[in-house]
Amino acid sequence: MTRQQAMEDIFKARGMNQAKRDQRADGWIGGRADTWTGHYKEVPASRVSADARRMAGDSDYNAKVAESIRSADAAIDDSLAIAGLSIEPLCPSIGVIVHGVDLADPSDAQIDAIRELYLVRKVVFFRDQGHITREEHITFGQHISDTGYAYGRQHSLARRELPNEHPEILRLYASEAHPFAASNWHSDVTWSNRPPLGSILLARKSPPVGGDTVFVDAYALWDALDPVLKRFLEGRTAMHGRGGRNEVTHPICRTHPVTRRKALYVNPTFTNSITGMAPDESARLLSDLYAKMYSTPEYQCRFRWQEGSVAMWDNRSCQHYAVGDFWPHDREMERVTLLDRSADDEIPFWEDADGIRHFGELLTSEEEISKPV
Ligand SMILES: O=C(O)CCC(=O)C(=O)O
Ligand SMILES: [Fe+2]
Repeated sequence: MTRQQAMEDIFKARGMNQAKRDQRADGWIGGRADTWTGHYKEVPASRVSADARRMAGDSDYNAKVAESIRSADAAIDDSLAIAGLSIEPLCPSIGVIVHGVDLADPSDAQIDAIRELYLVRKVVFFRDQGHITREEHITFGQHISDTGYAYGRQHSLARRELPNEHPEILRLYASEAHPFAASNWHSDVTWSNRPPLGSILLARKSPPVGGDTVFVDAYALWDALDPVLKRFLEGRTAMHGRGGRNEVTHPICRTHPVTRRKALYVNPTFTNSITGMAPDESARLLSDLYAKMYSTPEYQCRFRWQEGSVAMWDNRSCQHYAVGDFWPHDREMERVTLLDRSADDEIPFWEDADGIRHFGELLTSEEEISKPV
Protein backbone atom coordinates (compact mmCIF):
# COMPACT_ATOMS: atom_id res chain seq x y z
CA MET A 1 0.00 0.00 0.00
CA THR A 2 1.40 3.43 -0.88
CA ARG A 3 1.56 6.11 1.77
CA GLN A 4 -1.10 8.04 -0.14
CA GLN A 5 -3.46 5.06 -0.06
CA ALA A 6 -2.77 4.53 3.62
CA MET A 7 -3.62 8.14 4.34
CA GLU A 8 -6.80 7.94 2.27
CA ASP A 9 -7.86 4.92 4.28
CA ILE A 10 -7.25 6.69 7.55
CA PHE A 11 -9.16 9.80 6.65
CA LYS A 12 -11.94 8.03 4.76
CA ALA A 13 -15.28 8.71 6.39
CA ARG A 14 -17.21 5.75 7.68
CA GLY A 15 -19.62 4.25 5.15
CA MET A 16 -22.61 5.50 7.10
CA ASN A 17 -21.69 9.07 6.30
CA GLN A 18 -20.89 8.52 2.66
CA ALA A 19 -24.35 9.52 1.41
CA LYS A 20 -24.20 12.73 3.37
CA ARG A 21 -20.79 13.56 1.94
CA ASP A 22 -21.87 12.79 -1.62
CA GLN A 23 -24.69 15.31 -1.24
CA ARG A 24 -22.33 18.12 -0.37
CA ALA A 25 -20.21 19.92 -2.89
CA ASP A 26 -17.62 20.89 -0.30
CA GLY A 27 -17.13 17.30 0.91
CA TRP A 28 -17.99 18.26 4.49
CA ILE A 29 -19.14 15.21 6.34
CA GLY A 30 -20.08 17.01 9.51
CA GLY A 31 -20.80 15.94 13.04
CA ARG A 32 -19.20 12.85 14.48
CA ALA A 33 -18.10 11.61 11.09
CA ASP A 34 -15.56 9.15 12.42
CA THR A 35 -17.79 7.48 14.97
CA TRP A 36 -21.03 5.58 14.86
CA THR A 37 -24.49 6.68 15.88
CA GLY A 38 -25.59 5.96 19.42
CA HIS A 39 -22.24 7.14 20.73
CA TYR A 40 -23.53 6.97 24.30
CA LYS A 41 -22.68 3.31 24.04
CA GLU A 42 -19.00 4.15 23.84
CA VAL A 43 -18.83 4.96 27.55
CA PRO A 44 -19.83 1.56 28.92
CA ALA A 45 -17.81 0.04 26.11
CA SER A 46 -14.71 1.86 27.24
CA ARG A 47 -15.19 0.88 30.87
CA VAL A 48 -14.79 -2.80 30.09
CA SER A 49 -13.15 -2.76 26.63
CA ALA A 50 -16.31 -3.98 24.92
CA ASP A 51 -16.96 -3.67 21.20
CA ALA A 52 -19.20 -0.59 20.92
CA ARG A 53 -20.27 -1.41 17.37
CA ARG A 54 -21.42 -4.85 18.43
CA MET A 55 -23.32 -3.24 21.28
CA ALA A 56 -25.34 -1.26 18.76
CA GLY A 57 -27.03 -4.42 17.45
CA ASP A 58 -26.55 -7.42 19.75
CA SER A 59 -28.68 -7.40 22.89
CA ASP A 60 -27.31 -10.73 24.22
CA TYR A 61 -23.83 -9.29 24.04
CA ASN A 62 -25.10 -6.15 25.79
CA ALA A 63 -26.47 -8.23 28.66
CA LYS A 64 -23.01 -9.76 29.16
CA VAL A 65 -21.28 -6.38 29.03
CA ALA A 66 -23.78 -4.89 31.50
CA GLU A 67 -23.26 -7.84 33.84
CA SER A 68 -19.47 -7.44 33.73
CA ILE A 69 -19.82 -3.74 34.60
CA ARG A 70 -22.20 -4.52 37.48
CA SER A 71 -19.99 -7.23 38.92
CA ALA A 72 -16.84 -5.08 38.61
CA ASP A 73 -18.68 -2.25 40.42
CA ALA A 74 -19.94 -4.65 43.12
CA ALA A 75 -16.42 -5.99 43.75
CA ILE A 76 -15.14 -2.44 44.22
CA ASP A 77 -18.08 -1.54 46.48
CA ASP A 78 -17.24 -4.55 48.67
CA SER A 79 -13.60 -3.62 49.13
CA LEU A 80 -14.59 0.01 49.80
CA ALA A 81 -17.18 -1.03 52.39
CA ILE A 82 -14.61 -3.21 54.19
CA ALA A 83 -12.34 -0.17 54.37
CA GLY A 84 -15.15 2.09 55.63
CA LEU A 85 -15.09 4.24 52.48
CA SER A 86 -17.89 5.50 50.28
CA ILE A 87 -17.69 6.98 46.79
CA GLU A 88 -19.32 9.74 44.79
CA PRO A 89 -18.61 9.22 41.08
CA LEU A 90 -18.28 12.40 39.01
CA CYS A 91 -18.94 10.55 35.76
CA PRO A 92 -19.40 6.88 34.81
CA SER A 93 -16.02 6.34 33.16
CA ILE A 94 -13.60 8.64 34.97
CA GLY A 95 -13.26 10.40 38.33
CA VAL A 96 -14.66 9.56 41.73
CA ILE A 97 -14.64 11.36 45.08
CA VAL A 98 -13.68 9.07 47.97
CA HIS A 99 -15.24 9.86 51.36
CA GLY A 100 -14.31 8.52 54.78
CA VAL A 101 -10.52 8.69 54.81
CA ASP A 102 -8.00 10.94 56.55
CA LEU A 103 -4.98 11.01 54.25
CA ALA A 104 -2.78 11.80 57.28
CA ASP A 105 -3.67 8.45 58.78
CA PRO A 106 -5.12 5.95 56.31
CA SER A 107 -5.58 2.29 57.30
CA ASP A 108 -3.97 -0.50 55.26
CA ALA A 109 -7.42 -1.56 54.00
CA GLN A 110 -8.12 2.01 52.88
CA ILE A 111 -4.81 2.24 51.01
CA ASP A 112 -5.52 -1.06 49.24
CA ALA A 113 -9.05 0.02 48.29
CA ILE A 114 -7.87 3.43 47.05
CA ARG A 115 -5.08 1.89 44.94
CA GLU A 116 -7.57 -0.48 43.35
CA LEU A 117 -10.11 2.27 42.70
CA TYR A 118 -7.40 4.53 41.25
CA LEU A 119 -6.60 1.98 38.55
CA VAL A 120 -10.24 1.65 37.54
CA ARG A 121 -11.32 5.30 37.78
CA LYS A 122 -8.05 6.91 36.50
CA VAL A 123 -8.40 9.87 38.90
CA VAL A 124 -9.68 9.84 42.48
CA PHE A 125 -10.50 12.88 44.61
CA PHE A 126 -10.68 13.61 48.34
CA ARG A 127 -12.20 16.55 50.21
CA ASP A 128 -11.21 18.29 53.47
CA GLN A 129 -7.55 17.25 53.63
CA GLY A 130 -6.17 20.76 54.23
CA HIS A 131 -4.84 19.69 57.64
CA ILE A 132 -2.20 17.33 56.23
CA THR A 133 1.39 18.50 56.51
CA ARG A 134 3.84 18.35 53.62
CA GLU A 135 5.46 15.31 55.25
CA GLU A 136 2.08 13.57 55.47
CA HIS A 137 1.37 14.43 51.82
CA ILE A 138 4.65 12.74 50.82
CA THR A 139 4.03 9.78 53.16
CA PHE A 140 0.58 9.20 51.67
CA GLY A 141 2.22 9.19 48.20
CA GLN A 142 4.68 6.55 49.43
CA HIS A 143 1.77 4.35 50.51
CA ILE A 144 0.54 4.43 46.90
CA SER A 145 3.90 4.04 45.10
CA ASP A 146 7.41 5.53 45.10
CA THR A 147 7.62 9.32 45.06
CA GLY A 148 9.97 11.47 43.00
CA TYR A 149 10.42 15.05 41.90
CA ALA A 150 8.42 17.32 39.62
CA TYR A 151 9.93 15.70 36.54
CA GLY A 152 9.96 12.18 37.89
CA ARG A 153 13.11 10.31 38.80
CA GLN A 154 15.56 13.09 37.96
CA HIS A 155 16.06 15.69 40.67
CA SER A 156 15.86 18.50 38.17
CA LEU A 157 15.43 21.43 40.52
CA ALA A 158 12.58 22.72 38.43
CA ARG A 159 11.79 26.33 39.23
CA ARG A 160 8.80 25.53 41.37
CA GLU A 161 10.27 22.74 43.47
CA LEU A 162 11.06 23.61 47.07
CA PRO A 163 14.75 22.65 47.10
CA ASN A 164 15.65 23.16 50.73
CA GLU A 165 12.56 22.09 52.57
CA HIS A 166 10.86 19.40 50.51
CA PRO A 167 12.29 18.75 47.06
CA GLU A 168 9.45 16.24 46.48
CA ILE A 169 6.81 18.99 46.63
CA LEU A 170 6.05 20.88 43.43
CA ARG A 171 4.52 24.24 44.21
CA LEU A 172 2.00 25.61 41.70
CA TYR A 173 1.03 28.99 43.13
CA ALA A 174 -0.93 31.54 41.10
CA SER A 175 -2.00 35.02 42.16
CA GLU A 176 -2.95 38.41 40.74
CA ALA A 177 0.74 39.31 40.44
CA HIS A 178 1.72 35.89 39.04
CA PRO A 179 -0.97 34.50 36.75
CA PHE A 180 -0.39 30.83 36.05
CA ALA A 181 -2.33 27.71 35.08
CA ALA A 182 -1.37 24.52 33.26
CA SER A 183 -4.16 25.21 30.80
CA ASN A 184 -3.27 22.85 28.03
CA TRP A 185 -4.09 19.18 27.62
CA HIS A 186 -1.30 16.85 28.65
CA SER A 187 -0.14 13.82 30.51
CA ASP A 188 2.75 14.87 32.74
CA VAL A 189 6.36 15.01 31.54
CA THR A 190 5.91 12.95 28.37
CA TRP A 191 9.13 14.54 27.10
CA SER A 192 11.00 12.30 29.55
CA ASN A 193 12.05 8.73 28.86
CA ARG A 194 10.59 7.85 32.27
CA PRO A 195 7.43 9.94 32.70
CA PRO A 196 6.01 9.82 36.23
CA LEU A 197 3.21 7.36 36.97
CA GLY A 198 0.89 9.93 38.50
CA SER A 199 0.46 12.84 40.88
CA ILE A 200 -1.25 13.78 44.12
CA LEU A 201 -2.30 17.43 43.93
CA LEU A 202 -3.55 19.26 47.05
CA ALA A 203 -5.30 22.65 47.03
CA ARG A 204 -3.83 24.73 49.85
CA LYS A 205 -5.84 27.71 48.60
CA SER A 206 -8.62 27.58 46.00
CA PRO A 207 -10.26 30.43 44.10
CA PRO A 208 -13.89 31.27 44.95
CA VAL A 209 -14.75 30.58 41.32
CA GLY A 210 -12.87 29.00 38.40
CA GLY A 211 -9.64 27.03 38.33
CA ASP A 212 -11.33 23.63 37.94
CA THR A 213 -9.29 20.76 36.56
CA VAL A 214 -10.66 18.66 33.69
CA PHE A 215 -9.56 15.05 33.15
CA VAL A 216 -10.07 12.87 30.07
CA ASP A 217 -10.10 9.07 29.93
CA ALA A 218 -7.24 8.01 27.61
CA TYR A 219 -8.52 4.40 27.34
CA ALA A 220 -11.80 5.76 25.94
CA LEU A 221 -9.81 7.95 23.53
CA TRP A 222 -8.07 4.88 22.15
CA ASP A 223 -11.14 2.62 22.16
CA ALA A 224 -13.22 5.13 20.21
CA LEU A 225 -10.83 5.35 17.24
CA ASP A 226 -11.74 3.89 13.89
CA PRO A 227 -10.33 0.33 13.59
CA VAL A 228 -8.39 1.31 10.44
CA LEU A 229 -6.76 4.17 12.29
CA LYS A 230 -5.99 1.91 15.26
CA ARG A 231 -4.16 -0.54 13.00
CA PHE A 232 -2.19 2.34 11.48
CA LEU A 233 -1.20 3.73 14.89
CA GLU A 234 -0.44 0.51 16.78
CA GLY A 235 3.30 0.04 17.09
CA ARG A 236 4.02 3.57 15.83
CA THR A 237 5.76 6.15 17.96
CA ALA A 238 5.57 9.93 18.30
CA MET A 239 8.30 12.42 19.16
CA HIS A 240 7.93 14.37 22.38
CA GLY A 241 9.99 17.27 23.71
CA ARG A 242 10.12 20.77 25.09
CA GLY A 243 11.14 24.05 23.51
CA GLY A 244 10.98 22.69 19.96
CA ARG A 245 13.42 19.85 20.71
CA ASN A 246 12.77 16.18 20.08
CA GLU A 247 13.85 14.49 23.30
CA VAL A 248 12.22 11.08 23.21
CA THR A 249 9.81 8.88 21.25
CA HIS A 250 6.94 7.01 22.88
CA PRO A 251 4.36 4.57 21.51
CA ILE A 252 1.18 6.33 20.40
CA CYS A 253 -0.87 3.40 21.68
CA ARG A 254 0.40 2.84 25.23
CA THR A 255 -0.34 -0.36 27.14
CA HIS A 256 -0.96 0.22 30.85
CA PRO A 257 1.53 -2.00 32.73
CA VAL A 258 -1.00 -3.05 35.39
CA THR A 259 -4.43 -3.09 33.70
CA ARG A 260 -2.93 -4.07 30.29
CA ARG A 261 -5.47 -1.73 28.66
CA LYS A 262 -4.55 0.44 25.69
CA ALA A 263 -4.50 4.23 25.96
CA LEU A 264 -3.94 6.99 23.42
CA TYR A 265 -0.64 8.59 24.43
CA VAL A 266 -0.13 11.80 22.42
CA ASN A 267 -0.84 15.32 23.64
CA PRO A 268 -0.67 18.81 22.11
CA THR A 269 1.63 20.12 24.86
CA PHE A 270 4.66 17.86 24.38
CA THR A 271 4.08 15.76 21.22
CA ASN A 272 5.92 17.23 18.22
CA SER A 273 5.19 14.78 15.42
CA ILE A 274 4.54 11.18 14.48
CA THR A 275 7.79 9.34 13.79
CA GLY A 276 8.35 8.46 10.13
CA MET A 277 5.53 10.56 8.67
CA ALA A 278 5.90 13.60 6.42
CA PRO A 279 5.53 16.76 8.54
CA ASP A 280 2.27 17.88 6.88
CA GLU A 281 0.69 14.41 7.17
CA SER A 282 1.77 14.09 10.78
CA ALA A 283 0.39 17.54 11.63
CA ARG A 284 -2.91 16.73 9.95
CA LEU A 285 -3.29 13.39 11.69
CA LEU A 286 -2.38 14.83 15.10
CA SER A 287 -4.82 17.71 14.70
CA ASP A 288 -7.60 15.28 13.68
CA LEU A 289 -6.81 13.17 16.74
CA TYR A 290 -6.81 16.17 19.08
CA ALA A 291 -10.10 17.44 17.66
CA LYS A 292 -11.71 14.15 18.55
CA MET A 293 -9.82 13.56 21.82
CA TYR A 294 -10.79 16.78 23.54
CA SER A 295 -14.32 17.31 22.25
CA THR A 296 -16.15 14.32 23.70
CA PRO A 297 -17.75 15.20 27.06
CA GLU A 298 -18.56 11.53 27.76
CA TYR A 299 -14.85 10.87 28.27
CA GLN A 300 -14.27 13.74 30.68
CA CYS A 301 -14.87 14.77 34.25
CA ARG A 302 -14.41 18.23 35.74
CA PHE A 303 -13.38 18.74 39.35
CA ARG A 304 -14.33 21.85 41.33
CA TRP A 305 -11.64 22.53 43.92
CA GLN A 306 -12.18 23.58 47.52
CA GLU A 307 -9.48 24.32 50.05
CA GLY A 308 -8.10 20.94 51.17
CA SER A 309 -9.31 19.03 48.08
CA VAL A 310 -6.95 16.44 46.61
CA ALA A 311 -6.77 14.88 43.14
CA MET A 312 -4.69 11.76 42.53
CA TRP A 313 -4.38 10.86 38.84
CA ASP A 314 -2.81 8.14 36.73
CA ASN A 315 -0.74 9.64 33.89
CA ARG A 316 -0.89 6.32 32.02
CA SER A 317 -4.67 6.28 31.67
CA CYS A 318 -5.79 9.92 31.63
CA GLN A 319 -4.80 13.45 30.65
CA HIS A 320 -5.64 16.71 32.39
CA TYR A 321 -6.16 20.45 31.84
CA ALA A 322 -6.23 23.16 34.53
CA VAL A 323 -8.84 25.72 33.54
CA GLY A 324 -7.15 29.15 33.50
CA ASP A 325 -10.18 31.31 34.30
CA PHE A 326 -9.68 32.31 37.94
CA TRP A 327 -7.45 35.40 37.77
CA PRO A 328 -7.12 37.65 39.80
CA HIS A 329 -7.86 35.12 42.57
CA ASP A 330 -5.19 33.09 44.31
CA ARG A 331 -4.87 29.38 43.61
CA GLU A 332 -2.16 27.55 45.57
CA MET A 333 -1.56 23.92 44.75
CA GLU A 334 1.09 21.52 46.04
CA ARG A 335 1.90 18.31 44.22
CA VAL A 336 3.67 15.08 45.09
CA THR A 337 4.80 13.10 42.04
CA LEU A 338 4.38 9.31 41.95
CA LEU A 339 6.87 6.96 40.30
CA ASP A 340 6.43 3.35 39.30
CA ARG A 341 8.03 0.97 41.79
CA SER A 342 9.14 -1.11 38.83
CA ALA A 343 11.78 0.68 36.76
CA ASP A 344 10.85 -1.54 33.77
CA ASP A 345 7.15 -0.75 33.86
CA GLU A 346 7.66 2.99 34.00
CA ILE A 347 9.03 3.30 30.47
CA PRO A 348 5.96 3.61 28.20
CA PHE A 349 5.47 0.57 25.94
CA TRP A 350 3.02 -0.95 23.52
CA GLU A 351 2.38 -4.65 24.06
CA ASP A 352 1.66 -6.57 20.87
CA ALA A 353 -0.63 -9.60 20.50
CA ASP A 354 2.26 -11.94 21.42
CA GLY A 355 2.87 -10.08 24.66
CA ILE A 356 6.11 -8.46 23.38
CA ARG A 357 6.75 -4.95 24.68
CA HIS A 358 7.82 -2.26 22.20
CA PHE A 359 9.46 0.88 23.60
CA GLY A 360 10.31 4.30 22.17
CA GLU A 361 13.83 5.72 22.12
CA LEU A 362 15.77 8.38 23.94
CA LEU A 363 16.81 11.01 21.35
CA THR A 364 19.17 12.92 23.63
CA SER A 365 21.27 12.13 26.70
CA GLU A 366 19.80 11.43 30.15
CA GLU A 367 21.77 14.46 31.33
CA GLU A 368 20.19 16.79 28.74
CA ILE A 369 16.71 15.53 29.50
CA SER A 370 17.10 16.33 33.20
CA LYS A 371 17.84 19.99 32.51
CA PRO A 372 14.95 22.43 32.86
CA VAL A 373 14.42 24.41 29.63
O1 LIG B 1 -3.23 22.93 38.51
C1 LIG B 1 -3.81 21.91 38.16
O2 LIG B 1 -4.99 21.68 38.36
C2 LIG B 1 -3.03 20.86 37.41
C3 LIG B 1 -1.60 21.26 37.21
C4 LIG B 1 -0.84 20.23 36.45
O3 LIG B 1 -0.95 20.09 35.27
C5 LIG B 1 0.02 19.33 37.19
O4 LIG B 1 0.19 19.48 38.42
O5 LIG B 1 0.57 18.40 36.58
FE1 LIG C 1 0.11 18.31 34.65
